[in-house]
Amino acid sequence: MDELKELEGAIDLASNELNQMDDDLNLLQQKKANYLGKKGIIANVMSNMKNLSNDERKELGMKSNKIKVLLEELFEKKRKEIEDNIVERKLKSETIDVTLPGVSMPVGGIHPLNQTVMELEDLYIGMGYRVAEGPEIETDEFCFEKLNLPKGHPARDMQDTFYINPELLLRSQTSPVQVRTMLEEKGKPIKIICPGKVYRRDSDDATHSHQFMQCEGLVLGKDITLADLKGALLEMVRKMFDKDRQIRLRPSFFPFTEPSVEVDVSCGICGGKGCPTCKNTGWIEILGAGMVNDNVLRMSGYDPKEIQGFAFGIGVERITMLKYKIDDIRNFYTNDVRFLNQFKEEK
Ligand code: 2NM
Repeated sequence: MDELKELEGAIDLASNELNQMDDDLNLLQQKKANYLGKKGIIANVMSNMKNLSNDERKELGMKSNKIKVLLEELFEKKRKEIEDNIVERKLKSETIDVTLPGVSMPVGGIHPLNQTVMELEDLYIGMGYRVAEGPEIETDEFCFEKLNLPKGHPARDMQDTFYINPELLLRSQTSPVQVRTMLEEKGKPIKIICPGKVYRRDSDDATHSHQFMQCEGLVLGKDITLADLKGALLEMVRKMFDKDRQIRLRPSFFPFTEPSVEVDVSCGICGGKGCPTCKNTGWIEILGAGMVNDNVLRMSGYDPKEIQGFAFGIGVERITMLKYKIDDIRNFYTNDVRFLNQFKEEK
């Protein structure tokens, strides 16, 4: 019987073909059809069986069934092999070597003004202060009225403040945060600093900016005196600059404090002997301060006979410029990376 030979040969033929085949599932499907499909070898043998004797048909039937099963196993084995190969290749090609050095990205630093604010926060928190914050858009009432700056006072001139409308403005100092705190604390002791951005209608030049940063402070309690103020400021100066610095208080005027003082720090360049930086005085002005005015206390719910205290206002740009010998305030706001990179922790 030719058919028997053909069937027996089919296994070897298929094995050979599969051995030489690429990992191609479509091709495999086609090849499989050549053997096991409707027009394949097996089907062909089966369709010729009607011409055979009963015995021959029985033998051929059993044989072809066996061969069919073997072929199916053969193709199934190859299909698995191809799929495994494909997955393996994909895994290999997508493998990432996690030991390779990474691509380094440019990293920013903390802005020098924020570094100063953070230093101030750390040292005041170390002395028991809390950090208080408030909105940059303020009301006329909190920014002026309750700070003893009644309507018509020169310091609240439309020329000097960014007004949004007659009631709303960009805060010109962070003192409204202290007013808000006083109103919240309802007569209780307070020990806070209020760092933040403030705005004034100034023309920008080497020492003025229409937007700058302040760190104000407020301490209210029983029997707080000007000596406490001096001690707190001396401590700040020695921590921010160096431990040998001195301060001195000169009389001044602010509507929200009485008495008011201007505070100078001994010059760090000449050590107080006199040099161009301190204009031969040995002293450099760094901040304003004073004992909180009784009117301010009363307007925010405090009885000046029970509780009193001091307040101060530090210009963050001013002390940062002194600390790093920066001669133009505009450096802080033009964002030249050559300037900013000098203040990065690691380079
Ligand atoms: C300064 C100078 C002196 C000040 C006063 C107050 C408040 F709200 F307690 F009245 N806050 N800040 C103050 C006092 C600010 O800046 C140069």
